[in-house]
Amino acid sequence: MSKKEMKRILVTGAVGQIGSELTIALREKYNNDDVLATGRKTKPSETLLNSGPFEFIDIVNKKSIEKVVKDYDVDTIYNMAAILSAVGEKNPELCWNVNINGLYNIFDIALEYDMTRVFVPSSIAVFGPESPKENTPQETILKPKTMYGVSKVTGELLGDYYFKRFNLDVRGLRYPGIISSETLPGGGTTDYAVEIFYEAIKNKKYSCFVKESTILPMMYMPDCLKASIDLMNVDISKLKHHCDFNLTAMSFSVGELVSEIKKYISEFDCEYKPDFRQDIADSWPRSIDDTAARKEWGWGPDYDLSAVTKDMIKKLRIRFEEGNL
Ligand code: VAH
Repeated sequence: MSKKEMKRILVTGAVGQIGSELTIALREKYNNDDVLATGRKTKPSETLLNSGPFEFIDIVNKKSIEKVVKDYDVDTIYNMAAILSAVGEKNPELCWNVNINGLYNIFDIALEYDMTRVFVPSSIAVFGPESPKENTPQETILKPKTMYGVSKVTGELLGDYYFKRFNLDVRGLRYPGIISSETLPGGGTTDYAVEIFYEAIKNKKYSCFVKESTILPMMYMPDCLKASIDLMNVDISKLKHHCDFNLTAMSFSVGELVSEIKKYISEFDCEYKPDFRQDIADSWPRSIDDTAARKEWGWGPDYDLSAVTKDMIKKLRIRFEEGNL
């Protein structure tokens, strides 16, 4: 396995909800010019463009990855490009193509250019109705009922294969739903937990696409970024798991989230109109056991629901008053 340090980082999906903030966090930790942000077609923000290099690539097109890896002398890849659960159910072929064929290209390039490390996000979407719903264990049945979940299980298995067969240092986290204030998520089932804040501030009402009683594991973006960077900086000898760490910070129902928001916006009203995403949410765990991450690399969240709500309301109110929410 390559012993080089992580110096020149490529972030795919850098215009997305996590990728956009991960890129900024990596540029703060390393040098701006050592973190290359890439996207497929969405116009990047001024923040992303003004803080370091940006290129358009498509991970399904191996040559487009190879060009930037050579041009920027990349030694580490955060592969954040993905089709999420809701969009994936509307277009399963696209989901498989990006999440697996794209990932296969990333691993091939990583081998060919002797990458130091590759980060591949997984998700609690790897679990299905047959997995325990409460405190879902690190090792359990993985029979997801979405193409997104199937692609995430496959991604974990592929990452483990490349680790064991080719000594490629691949690491990954089973992200819960991620709440963030900077970039709206695109096409996930947990998007309600972000949209609700924007709508509460802008319109004081929200029509939620899952039931009030729906409970899912969640995490605030600062904790997501901390975990995504900490895992990649842990000595490999400490890790028993590699691509599939369970990870969570909290679990709450939509009703509990609404109650927290009403502490700041008392007139906020939420109605419930469940759609096809209710079945996806119902197939996922309500809470996660992330003991392995805590034991192997010292994981621990900083934000609970109350802290998330306070910070989200504060940040989105400022942007609303500036006219850019
Ligand atoms: C989704 N935000 O909703 C993603 C995530 C656990 C959910 O993987 O598809």
